[in-house]
Amino acid sequence: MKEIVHQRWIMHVDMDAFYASVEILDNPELKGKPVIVGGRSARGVVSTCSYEARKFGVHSAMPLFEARRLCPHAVYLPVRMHRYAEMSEKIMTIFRETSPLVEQLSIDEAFLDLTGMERLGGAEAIAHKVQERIQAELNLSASVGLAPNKFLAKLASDLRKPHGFVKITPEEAAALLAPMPVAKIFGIGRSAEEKLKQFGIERIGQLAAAEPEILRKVFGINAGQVKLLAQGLDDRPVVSEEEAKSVGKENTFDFDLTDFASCRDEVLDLSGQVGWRLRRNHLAGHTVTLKVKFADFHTITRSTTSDRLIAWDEEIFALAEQMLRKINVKPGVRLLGVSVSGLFRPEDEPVLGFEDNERMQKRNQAIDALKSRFGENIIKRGIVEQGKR
Ligand code: TTP
Ligand code: MG
Repeated sequence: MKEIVHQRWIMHVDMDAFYASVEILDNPELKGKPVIVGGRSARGVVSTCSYEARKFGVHSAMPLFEARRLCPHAVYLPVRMHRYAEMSEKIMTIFRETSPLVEQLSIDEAFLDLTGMERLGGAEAIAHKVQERIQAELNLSASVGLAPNKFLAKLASDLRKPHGFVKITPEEAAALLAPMPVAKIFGIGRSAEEKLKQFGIERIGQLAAAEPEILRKVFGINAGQVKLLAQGLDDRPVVSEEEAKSVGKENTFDFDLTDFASCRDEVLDLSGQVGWRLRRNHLAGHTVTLKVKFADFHTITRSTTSDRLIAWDEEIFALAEQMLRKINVKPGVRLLGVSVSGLFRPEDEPVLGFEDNERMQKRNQAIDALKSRFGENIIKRGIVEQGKR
């Protein structure tokens, strides 16, 4: 798949002291006080605490008895999960209104792909707007990172908490990373950190310049990936989960459509919307489905599966139109929908000079990652379809 090359801009948003902030929202008298959320349901540990409580050394996962020792005068509250989930949903709605490409990572954080949104004011202005909307509409504080990729964006959002806004440009990345400890790179845990130390490598800058043999000894198959991250490079796409199982769009009309031509125009429009979402998600699919709901609410769906991976508007439309031709629209159509399923990620990423068996391993890792995201069946279907070729 060829795309116009834009500078990528990925935004990472992470809410500040999330559970505690929601408690303060619901009881404004707590504002400015040390608030510690945790309790029986969380097996006697701190879930999180307000920044006032953090000054006393209290932090997530700390046993509550220890928190009580460090900060006896704090307000202790039990976890009210349903309430946090409710606010989380409102936050995610703001994200989804901002970009078609939102990847939720946890209850209080997400990636948004803001690439190519110059006509909407540019990534930086949009990112500020998201932070402002969360504050103004929900009365909650978020920290924001804006960067050319996921790795840097997540790193950035954590640099000036709470209520931080940190932008990292491609030019700034290497110098910013260089003095940071290697553990800032996700996937570098205690043991890798120790091994690197034996080679005298403690900072990301040293890691970026390290001999390939050393990296191979410590990271094996992932050496290439780690080196790229150390250089501030990361091409993982933002993948929105709800759109990933099948990417679809539907439209309900104000007046029932009764002729082929107007249905066809509608299907053309829907095909374009679906194609765009597919490509933004770096996905392609084998099956195109057309959904038709008639004036009496009777609904039918028709599907066509192709050997080819489909992601272009024209291909989606061609199959959907074929199916539409066989349907009598005279009784009146109140809704049309087009979707693509049997999703697969085309191997269009540049190969980073790995040997053959390592490439195979990489590919399998990619498939596993896909499976964990989209469910096993989709991958099975993808592989079977490929085998047919
Ligand atoms: P975090 O984003 O890690 O923490 P936070 O939002 O409370 O604070 P920060 O400003 O540093 O981002 O986690 C989000 C929520 O997840 C947090 O509010 C409570 C919950 N949580 C736990 O229940 N247990 C834990 O160990 C952690 C880390 C988080
Ligand atoms: Mg948070």
